[in-house]
Amino acid sequence: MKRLPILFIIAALVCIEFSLPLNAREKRVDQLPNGGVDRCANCHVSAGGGGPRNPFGEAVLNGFLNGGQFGDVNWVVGLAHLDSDNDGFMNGEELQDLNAEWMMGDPAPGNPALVSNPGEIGSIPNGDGALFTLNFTDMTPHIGQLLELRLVDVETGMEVNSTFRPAVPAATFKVALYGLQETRAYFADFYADLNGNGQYDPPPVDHAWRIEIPAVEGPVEENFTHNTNFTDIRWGQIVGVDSFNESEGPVLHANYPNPVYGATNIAFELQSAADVRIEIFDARGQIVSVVMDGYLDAGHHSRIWDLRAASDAARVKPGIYFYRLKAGAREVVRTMIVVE
Ligand SMILES: [Ca+2]
Ligand SMILES: [Ca+2]
Ligand SMILES: [Ca+2]
Repeated sequence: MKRLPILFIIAALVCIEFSLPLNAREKRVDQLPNGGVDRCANCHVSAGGGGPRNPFGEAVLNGFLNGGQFGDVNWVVGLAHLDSDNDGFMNGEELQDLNAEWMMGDPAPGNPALVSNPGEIGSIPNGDGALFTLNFTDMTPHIGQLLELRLVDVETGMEVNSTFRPAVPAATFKVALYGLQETRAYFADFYADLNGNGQYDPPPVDHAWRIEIPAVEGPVEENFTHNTNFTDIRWGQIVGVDSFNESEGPVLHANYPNPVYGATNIAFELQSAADVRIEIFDARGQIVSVVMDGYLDAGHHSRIWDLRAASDAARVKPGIYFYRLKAGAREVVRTMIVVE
């Protein structure tokens, strides 16, 4: 037998679980992005591994193993976008790989120092600014629907952070994100995609709400019970930058089709001739494609984003994406969903 490094043997020994061979247990640590940070504790209540599974371990066991209970972990976007321990952060956020872009054998993604345990509610990621937590209740009418939430600085109109759930998981759940600065006031804007077209439509087509957060003194936790006091939060229109004005700026239409299977059409109107750039970026803000970049006359235009184009296909996984139209000094952003 090939000699194993002593550290590997020690690591394997602390992962003992009698229902599974040692080498199978240990290999699972390498099947998660940054799996080496919390090792067996990612999936087990006991930090040493073995025994009862924590909520993340249960989720893996019940839907994300290839080949039965002794199989390999299937690290996919569906698992990354669950918040298994309901601490307000999705599994992918906790493991520094929001959209499950990491593949086994790749270097550890993101910043391992920011990793938290996706199976332990007391372990959450670090972030910049103060934490905002929103506890949802009575959300039964929206279970399974896309939910997006953002924090907007009231004075500047700038969005400081945003997050989403591709599917509201239950009547009661929690969403958390960082970005609050002391003494500033914010809007927490959020909506549930009631009509299921993958993007914001003003109420009552979608259900949207706004919570006002007064001058921040530290972490903020709010409770929200489903109600019909809707607010048009104008999601998708750029917030801040240069206080976008519809009458002067470009108009960006909803892409069609959406959700996107292989290609989608992006149409827009220019009030005046301008240098135009259309970019697609993912939920982490990484640009995945530039659909066009050039000078256009005023009027109606459209461009196709073809995900099957070789340069894009390799990087585009199912999930939420944003498309941004820049025309001169103005820009507009909207949301789309890419599905397999
Ligand atoms: Ca979590
Ligand atoms: Ca956690
Ligand atoms: Ca909608």
